[in-house]
Amino acid sequence: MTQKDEGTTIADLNPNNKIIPTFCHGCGAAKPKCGILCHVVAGKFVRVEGNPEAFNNWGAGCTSLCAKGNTGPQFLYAPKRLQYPMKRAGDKGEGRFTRISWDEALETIAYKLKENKRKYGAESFGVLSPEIWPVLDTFGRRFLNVYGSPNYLHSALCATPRMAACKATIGFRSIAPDDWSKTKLIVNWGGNCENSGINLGQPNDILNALETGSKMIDIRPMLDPLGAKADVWLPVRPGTDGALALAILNIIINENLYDADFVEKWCYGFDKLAAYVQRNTPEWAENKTGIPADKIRLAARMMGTIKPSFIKIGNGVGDQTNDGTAVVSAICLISAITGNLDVPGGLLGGLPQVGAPLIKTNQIAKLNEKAPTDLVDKLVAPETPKWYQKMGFMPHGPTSAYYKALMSILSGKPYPLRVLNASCSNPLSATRNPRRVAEALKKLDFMFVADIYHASHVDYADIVLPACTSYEHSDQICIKNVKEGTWLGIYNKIIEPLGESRSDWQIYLDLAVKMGYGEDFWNGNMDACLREQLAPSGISLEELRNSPKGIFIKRTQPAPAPQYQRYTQLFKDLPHGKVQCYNEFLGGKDSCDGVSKLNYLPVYQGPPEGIAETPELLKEYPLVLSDVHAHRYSHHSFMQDVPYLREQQPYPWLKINPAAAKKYGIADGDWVRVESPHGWSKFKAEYFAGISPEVLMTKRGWWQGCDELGLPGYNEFDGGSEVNNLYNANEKLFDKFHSQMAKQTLVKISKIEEAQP
Ligand SMILES: Nc1nc2c(c(=O)[nH]1)N[C@H]1C(S)=C(S)[C@@H](COP(=O)(O)OP(=O)(O)OC[C@H]3O[C@@H](n4cnc5c(=O)[nH]c(N)nc54)[C@H](O)[C@@H]3O)O[C@H]1N2
Ligand SMILES: Nc1nc2c(c(=O)[nH]1)N[C@H]1C(S)=C(S)[C@@H](COP(=O)(O)OP(=O)(O)OC[C@H]3O[C@@H](n4cnc5c(=O)[nH]c(N)nc54)[C@H](O)[C@@H]3O)O[C@H]1N2
Ligand SMILES: [Mo]
Repeated sequence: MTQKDEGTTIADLNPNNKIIPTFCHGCGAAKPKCGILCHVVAGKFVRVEGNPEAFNNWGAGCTSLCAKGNTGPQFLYAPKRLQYPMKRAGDKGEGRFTRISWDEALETIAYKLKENKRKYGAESFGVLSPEIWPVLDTFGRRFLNVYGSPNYLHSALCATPRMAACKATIGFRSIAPDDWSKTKLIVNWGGNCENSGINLGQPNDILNALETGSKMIDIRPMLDPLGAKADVWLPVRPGTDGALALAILNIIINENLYDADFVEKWCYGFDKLAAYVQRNTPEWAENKTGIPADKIRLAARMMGTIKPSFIKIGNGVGDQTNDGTAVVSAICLISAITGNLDVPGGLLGGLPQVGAPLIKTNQIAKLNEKAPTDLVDKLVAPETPKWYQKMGFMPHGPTSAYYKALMSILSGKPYPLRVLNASCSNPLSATRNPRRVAEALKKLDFMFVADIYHASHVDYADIVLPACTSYEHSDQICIKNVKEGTWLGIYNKIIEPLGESRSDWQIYLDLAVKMGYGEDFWNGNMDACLREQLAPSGISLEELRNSPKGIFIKRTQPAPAPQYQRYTQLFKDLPHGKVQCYNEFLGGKDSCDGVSKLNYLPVYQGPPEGIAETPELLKEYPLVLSDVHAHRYSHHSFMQDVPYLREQQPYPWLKINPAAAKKYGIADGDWVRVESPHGWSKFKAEYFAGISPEVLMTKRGWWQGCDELGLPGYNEFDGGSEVNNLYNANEKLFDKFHSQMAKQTLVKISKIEEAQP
């Protein structure tokens, strides 16, 4: 459908061939997807390229895609795709199923849901959604609301903990600078855009800024590509960023490098913060972080003197430490007291709104008006304190914490979840302590799953539904505000769904109709729902689907000039209308467990097991272990069956400094047993000089095999290759504000002599 100026396209060769615009399946909901053009020859998806019209890619005009994007056809036609509904035939976890019809599958689920509500109350049903997956955040939430349960189970590990800590400290979660060329210092603190959004433009924006004279500090345990370009790399010990941030505050305050005017006018409790951080000297932080005190001073002086600066806070800090809220608060305070909030090139408080919203996506979630009051009280395991949820500050409505909610099944406290929708998420790999999670899944009354694969958790389901990929439906609208205006796009169907698979959207509609909720769910008609969403835009569904370029740019009015220093508005929800150096927004209020109280100051806690935190463990467990989330050759724990991708990372890898490896008699490529106080898993050692000799890093999620390459999947329990099997999952240690769980521990390693598959 798309005509190119130069050369002959496949569509010119044969009128039956097509080039169809749509969006990529990779990189998850946490990042806007890349616009793509799919080449279809004789009804088969054969090739893919970036859509040069799409503003979410690298930039208009770009046709490149990342490795995952390029393997779209292999991903879509994966031999292990689920294609038919099934019911369990063996014991839970055994993996024996028989094929059934869609009617039987949906009727069984509807019957169980109704029975459950009648016997135990609606709140005993929960929906897993570790990240904000579009169908779950909308239809998943709507279904819960209509059913009457508040239990939307969010991971406490993905994005919202960082957002909430920013909100509680500086009143807003910043967006990237509107003009990177104005930024004079970029601090990448635990972000990984080289992997998590390699095609989305940020790596290029950063490289361009460096070329035009910006300085850069990279704070990550491994030397990644952007770290190699940075002026200063701080290889922080995983989970100790809080100590680093406090020491930086100490130097900026003691050396008078802060913006006295801004502090005077817009910061509350600065003197208390200044007094508190006296204990957090660079030498104190060196002991915790492993970074020499002089290097901490150097970085602090850069942050105190080079303006404007932008600190990017990634998923590596704040989301997955037990003291995540304090860490993010301390980092926000660095930006605040140096006068870098809402200034050109600094932490921007948002783009000005251009006209009214174009589509009604929020309405499809049908967020219950009453949610902040009565539903919050029924949450099985509030992810954040109830008072915070009742204020309506959760961006996606009330949530329970994923892991704690699963544990209610075993403890019965405050009541057990009994029915679970475990779609679009693998609880054996997404959260901690897979052994306990498996016990919980076994104890459920009923679990249903819609997945594109027979993932490892599917073995515990009573009913399994085959979901199709995003290349096989046209049920989702994409929208994004960019400087040029607002663009609107829709997923297009590249081929008909494989086997009997259906889109996640349609699955929800079909189930809703079986439940008797047709009126609330467009009577099962997805197009009707899409039309309702599109109504304010004035663009019809047909126009959008048939748009030759797949993208509409809608300019409601010329983009207004950026606005800055909107402090009265940005700090409006904070006590005294000011940045919380001494945090009265949180301090003294109930924590999420309802037992303890929250702190006023960003207190350092550190990892549950660490070199400085638990020295008594070092004799037995001398090394620090953590992991990286986004990887360019996989998406979370899946896409590892895709041959082109698996070739690039065939085995569960463990990055180890060669000096450390040699000390323990481990050669490059050896299988190693990695044992923490909580369990053991096996990985293949990969020598990597860009990591401290005391730290090991891996990636979670290896259940998926790749038959074409003869490579197996590995289980999540002792002896398998799941890193989440090794971490401390003591709920009492989780972050008291947002339930974050640590992904750091201490381990010992030894070579495995026997050959491994
Ligand atoms: N290719 C790909 N892209 C993805 C995803 C994917 O699975 N694959 N997932 C999507 C999702 S759900 C998310 S949440 C985003 C995440 O997007 P990002 O936040 O950009 O990605 P992460 O890999 O989580 O980044 C964490 C970085 O912090 C480092 N790190 C780990 N521990 C620590 C620590 O203790 N301190 C510090 N300072 N750094 C640490 C890691 O080495 C890594 O480089 O990516 C999204 N995009
Ligand atoms: N140790 C450790 N744990 C982590 C993280 C970490 O960095 N370290 N990161 C955390 C973060 S940020 C996140 S977001 C979570 C992610 O956690 P999850 O989202 O649960 O990730 P997966 O385990 O990959 O599970 C995704 C499931 O969805 C299925 N799937 C893929 N596409 C579709 C689709 O279109 N429809 C349906 N129905 N199913 C589909 C896949 O086959 C797979 O079974 O993990 C968290 N857990
Ligand atoms: Mo995530």
